[in-house]
Amino acid sequence: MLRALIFDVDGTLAETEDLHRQAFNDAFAEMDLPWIWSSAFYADLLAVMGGKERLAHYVETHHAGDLPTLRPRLAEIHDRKTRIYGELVAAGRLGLRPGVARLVAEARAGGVRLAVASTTSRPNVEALLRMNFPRGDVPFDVIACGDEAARKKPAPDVFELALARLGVAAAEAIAFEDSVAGIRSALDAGLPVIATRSRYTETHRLDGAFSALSDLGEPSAPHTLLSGIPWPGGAVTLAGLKAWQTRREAGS
Ligand code: XBP
Ligand code: MG
Repeated sequence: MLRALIFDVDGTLAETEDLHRQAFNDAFAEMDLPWIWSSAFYADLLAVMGGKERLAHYVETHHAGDLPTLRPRLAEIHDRKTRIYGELVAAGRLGLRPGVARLVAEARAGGVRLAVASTTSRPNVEALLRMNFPRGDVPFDVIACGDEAARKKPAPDVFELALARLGVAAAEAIAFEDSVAGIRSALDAGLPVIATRSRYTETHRLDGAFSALSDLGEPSAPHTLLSGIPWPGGAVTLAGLKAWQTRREAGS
């Protein structure tokens, strides 16, 4: 029986990564650091999950000589970046990806629980949800994110944490992801995965997802099937997910 849907945030709920990149660049400027991450450069840096870890990796690989003076400043840089990211999201420049609001509403109406499992920091999740589910009507029963998980994706920790908080077995849930690391994390937590490629994961192989799509689709704007299971009308619906789960349980 399908009891929960678990969504990644960055790249899956919304195309957030370029705002993260802008927030990093603005934080560097605030702290008089002459660093500017281009989109292409940031796409490579995204191989390291977690903004703090990504920033440390950048300094270690590009400013190793200044490590002794820079390392004590990393936490402040990331804190400023998180503040700035929240301001950018609050400026209302970020909507949910196609099909997300519709599927979330269907799940809520259909008694299927909803969770978030993200590497990003909690303030970032809350800022995005506040903007897109106004009046405090946030439909997610569980939010597992950031440093709450012992290890960042691709480790399964954050999806395992979401399942534990939901009180749901992996076989009763479906995960939604956009990246190689995210798919790996969900699979290793025992979850079936639907992948929706995002702008910063254009080059990612979405292997392991039982269905890989351009997005979740809307009846008026069908998605493109990239690989795996197709969805009637080019939109992932709760009815379609339940039917897939029933077939899966029947072994067909
Ligand atoms: C994406 C990430 C995060 C964000 C930046 O997380 O790896 O690190 O890029 O956010 P997910 P922070 O795809 O799992 O949502 O700076 O707060 O880490
Ligand atoms: Mg992601």
